[in-house]
Order: sequence, then C-alpha cells, then structure tokens
Amino acid sequence: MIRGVEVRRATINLVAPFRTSFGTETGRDLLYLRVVGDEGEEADGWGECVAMADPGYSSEYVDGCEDVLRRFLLPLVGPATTAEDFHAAARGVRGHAMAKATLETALLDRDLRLAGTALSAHLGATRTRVPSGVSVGIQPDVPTLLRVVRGYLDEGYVRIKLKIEPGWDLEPVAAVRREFGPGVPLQVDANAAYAVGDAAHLAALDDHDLLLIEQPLPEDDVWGHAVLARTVRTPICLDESITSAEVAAGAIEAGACAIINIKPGRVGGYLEARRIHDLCVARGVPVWCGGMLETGIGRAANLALAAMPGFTLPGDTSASSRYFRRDVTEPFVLREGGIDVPRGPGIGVRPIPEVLEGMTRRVEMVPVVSPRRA
Ligand code: OSB
Ligand code: MG
Repeated sequence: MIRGVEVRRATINLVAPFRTSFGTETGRDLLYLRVVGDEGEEADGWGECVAMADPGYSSEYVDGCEDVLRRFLLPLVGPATTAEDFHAAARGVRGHAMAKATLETALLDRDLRLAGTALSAHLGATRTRVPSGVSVGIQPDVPTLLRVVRGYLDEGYVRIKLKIEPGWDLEPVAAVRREFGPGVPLQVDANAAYAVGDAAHLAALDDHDLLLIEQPLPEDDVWGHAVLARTVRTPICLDESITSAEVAAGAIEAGACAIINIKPGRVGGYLEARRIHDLCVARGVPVWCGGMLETGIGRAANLALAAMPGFTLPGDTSASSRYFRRDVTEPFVLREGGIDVPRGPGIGVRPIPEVLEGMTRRVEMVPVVSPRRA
C-alpha cells in the first residue's frame, strides 16, 4: 500500500553552462518524487521532473510543476493507485505534461519494482545498449565550438547536435562539417528560434548533409513546419510541438515532420511516449530520444525507452559526465559510443543517499489520504 509521496527539491550544477536559443542553464533546479509504500525501500518509486527553472523551453517550469502536483495531481493518488490508474485519472487535469510525467514515472517505477520487471522489458525494448549522441550548446565563437566538438568525438559520441539561433547557424555548421568531415552524423536544434519567412535562409543548411533540423519554428506552428518542409530538403524533426500521440499523428499527416524527438516529460510520461513510438513505427517515421539535462533518475528511464526498436537514430542520452561532476545515481558511462540500459526492476537505479542529501534543499512527505478519484 502507498503511504505517501515524498516531494524533494534539490540543486545540481552543470559541468559547463548550456546555452540555447531560449536561455543559458548553469545547473538544474530539481524536483524528485518518491512514492513510498509499506513494502520497504526496495519498492519505492522514483520520478524526476524535467521542467527547467524558467518557462523558456515550454510553458512549464519547476515551481509550477510542484504547485500543480501538490494541488491537483498528488490528491489523485490513493493507497493502491497504479501508474495506469493515475494516467486515466489525470486526464481531468489539462496540460501540465511534465508534472504528470514525474508522478506517473514514480508510480510506474514502484509498480514494476513490485512486479520484478525492468522498465525496458515493460516497454518492449529490444536493445541492451543505446548509441549516444550529444547536444552541443551555443558557444562564444567557432574555435571554441570546434574544441568542444572534438572533445566529444574523442570521447566516442556517435552523433553531434548543434544548438542554433539566428546569427549562429550557417557558419558554425559549415565549420564543424569542414573540420570533422562528411562522416560525422550531424544535426541542428533551433528551439523555435526562426519564422516561416526564414525558409530560404534555413534551406542553405541543405548544403551540409544534416540528419535533421529540429524544431525551427514555434511550438504551436505545426502548419508552418509543413510549409517550411516544402522549401528545405533536410528532414524536419519536431520536439516542442509534439505533446501527444494525437498531435504527432496530425503533424505527420500534415507533412510537418519526417522525424520525431520523443521526450517522455514533454508528452506526460512513458505510457504516452510508447504510444507515439508505436504510431511512428506504424507510419515509418524514425524517432529518437531527446533529453532535458536529466540526472541519473530521469536518464535511466530514458535509456529504457531509447532501447525500443523504433528508436533508429542516436538520442541525446549522453553520459553522466557530460552534465555533472557527480550524478545522483551511479554514473552512466559511455562505452564504444553507447550506454548500457539498466537491467534491474523498474528504472533500475536509485539515488546514492549521501549524494542526494548533499543536493537537497528541502524535502517533505505528503501522506496519501482519501483520494478524490482512483
Ligand atoms: O531542445 O532538446 C532540447 C536541453 C534542455 C531543454 C531542451 C533541449 C535540451 C537539449 C539537451 O538539447 C539534451 C540533453 O543532453 O539532455
Ligand atoms: Mg530540442
């Protein structure tokens, strides 16, 4: 039986600032949930919220996630609530995908630990190791960028993604292509920094043999991406725009994207992420697993997802050392260009107590009482 949900706020610094078209992250302002039952610590379920401190990537932000969790989502959890129960009950709360994903993942982790099943097996994963790409932030200048990219290639990352924005696009992409040659799998991510009127400019990226252009236009402009796709030859990939399997189906039908970046947090959890995967496999649309600078808790679950058969492109599932000096779990390491998928029950990892305590700013147990539903 579930006794309560521990709400924990923590902080961790990044090894280097990460700059995108929407801002610069120097650390993660974390929200962890732990679903605590009376079966012992081994069965506790963990979830990490992917929302950033500010609503720059999406409308969600971590303090807002904590608020919606406390006021509307945690009250849906009763002593016997499963992840599937919560998924159904949470339909009555509109939006707030990242908040929902945090709690649903913690419940799913608990369900699977009690069943002795690994998340990867539960999702139908077919691989034991997933190839790792790396997302490279906007740099102060091109020489610095080339140094950073060289470092990642030397470590063994099998695909490079460059963050771009107006004023930092054609030149850095051309420079990386020139320096490292035609063999390096390369793609770009604009985080919605362009407008449909930039189509001719973006078409100049076609010369550099990119795997894809990720989210060039605003989140709500699926039609604009379809228009852009008629001018630009490089495949368009959507990230921010894809908030559900229904939106994904519409975007594919409209010709707005040829590839999809699946982020469980953005779509409300692993159950919805699996639906998007299945839809894309049925439509012949390649998918890959994005990231949100997760610590080991979120990373473990992403690796399980990325091991599913439709994930045919390397994801942003990088090693712990790319983000943090000391991860909250045992570190995920890059080996021969990939990372091993955790095998234990649930997400397969748990926080290292001393590390977790050192990061924690506050923690509170919210007891489960008579639930409103479920
Ligand atoms: O758009 O994919 C993105 C990080 C934070 C927010 C949005 C994005 C990203 C990344 C880094 O690109 C992915 C990662 O390495 O976790
Ligand atoms: Mg992106």
